[in-house]
Amino acid sequence: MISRIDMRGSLPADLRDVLPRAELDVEAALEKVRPICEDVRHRGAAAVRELTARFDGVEIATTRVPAEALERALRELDPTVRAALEESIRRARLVHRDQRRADVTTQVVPGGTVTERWVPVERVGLYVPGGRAVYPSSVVMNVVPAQEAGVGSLAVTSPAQKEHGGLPHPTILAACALLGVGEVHSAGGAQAVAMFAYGTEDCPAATMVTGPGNIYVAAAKRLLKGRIGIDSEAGPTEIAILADDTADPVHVAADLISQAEHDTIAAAVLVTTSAELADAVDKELPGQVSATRHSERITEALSGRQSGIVLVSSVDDGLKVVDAYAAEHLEIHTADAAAVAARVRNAGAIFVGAYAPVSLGDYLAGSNHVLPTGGCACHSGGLSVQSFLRGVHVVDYSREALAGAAAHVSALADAEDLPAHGAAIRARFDWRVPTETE
Ligand code: HSO
Ligand code: ZN
Repeated sequence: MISRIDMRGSLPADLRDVLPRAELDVEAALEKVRPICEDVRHRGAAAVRELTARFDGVEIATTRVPAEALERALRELDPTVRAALEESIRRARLVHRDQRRADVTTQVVPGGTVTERWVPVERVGLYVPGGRAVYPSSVVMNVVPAQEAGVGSLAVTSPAQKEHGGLPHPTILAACALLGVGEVHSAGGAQAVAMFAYGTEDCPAATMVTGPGNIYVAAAKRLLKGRIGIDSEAGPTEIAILADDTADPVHVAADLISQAEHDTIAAAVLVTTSAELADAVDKELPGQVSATRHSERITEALSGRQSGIVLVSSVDDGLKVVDAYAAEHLEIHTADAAAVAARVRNAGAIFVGAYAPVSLGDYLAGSNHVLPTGGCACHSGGLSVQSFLRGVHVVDYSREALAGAAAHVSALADAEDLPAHGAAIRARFDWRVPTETE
């Protein structure tokens, strides 16, 4: 069901190229989404409504979801789901609240300070997928950090559902209501991203758009980036597990399957020092897969070229492999798992030991589940309060402090052949380069 790569001899030099990985061709979708974005730019709400009729098969009068619909969805939400969402929100708030950073003022010289001030972005548009993937948990993971960052205006959009009278899925609406998000739109696909980027009669423009979506949503985010800020582009989900012979094959198999459940192109990779564990996981997979509801999708994901078992000769080599892979989620099932986890450099999130499976992180650990995919974990982190803040430097120098810098500024400006830069300083001191004591 799952392929095997043996790296016990020596590790290949081009590890990144050899490792299994899902590919998503966002570039190819760019040409399709360009006219859609242009249409929304020029015709606003009318274009969004027409595109909704075309792609979602439902006529809507406005994208704006009425307050009564949000209240109704919350009233009708299954109480068990409500309790779980409330606990998920509570834990996520605890973690994200602690991520807030204080402004930092550095005295560079007497009378000269630089303050790094953290300022939240003004308005965030959050995309929540509809269709097969209805993830109220993703509403929590996007809204909580934005709220804890102090973002003043927050709007959610999710595709209009024909079977729900043109409104987004009721669980999404209920999650918004629980989180105190009052502005929700029924719009999906590239047109929803364009709606936030350009603004329409129904929806003011946003400064930043976050949230996962299909390839058209990713393409629209890439196209409109710059006009709007975006989070990382969400690719197919990935789990990597680093395990030795202390790992339980039942847990390992269950966790590989849990993320393969997302998508036929989801990736599940086991990196292990133990051929016995690899065999045991191989044996365990078919039974667990056939016993679960989405076995077809899971089988396709596990047998795809993006998934596999990698055999290595030591935990040290295993660490090199998982660092090269830079997984969205990395579980460590080895002896002294915490010490091994501490040596990992590249991963979106690290799950330590037998009792911290990715599913816990997906819903209830308090950590964020919007994480870098496709190897981006080697340069980016997951969604956090920081994602919604900008560090603004505030420079405050007295006359004396500027005098102390003047000669150096002039020297550097002259070296760059930008004499007016130096002149701007000298203009404050009768056009002379002042001495340090002035
Ligand atoms: N594992 C997904 C998030 C998710 N799982 C949502 C269940 N619901 C990407 O991190
Ligand atoms: Zn998941």
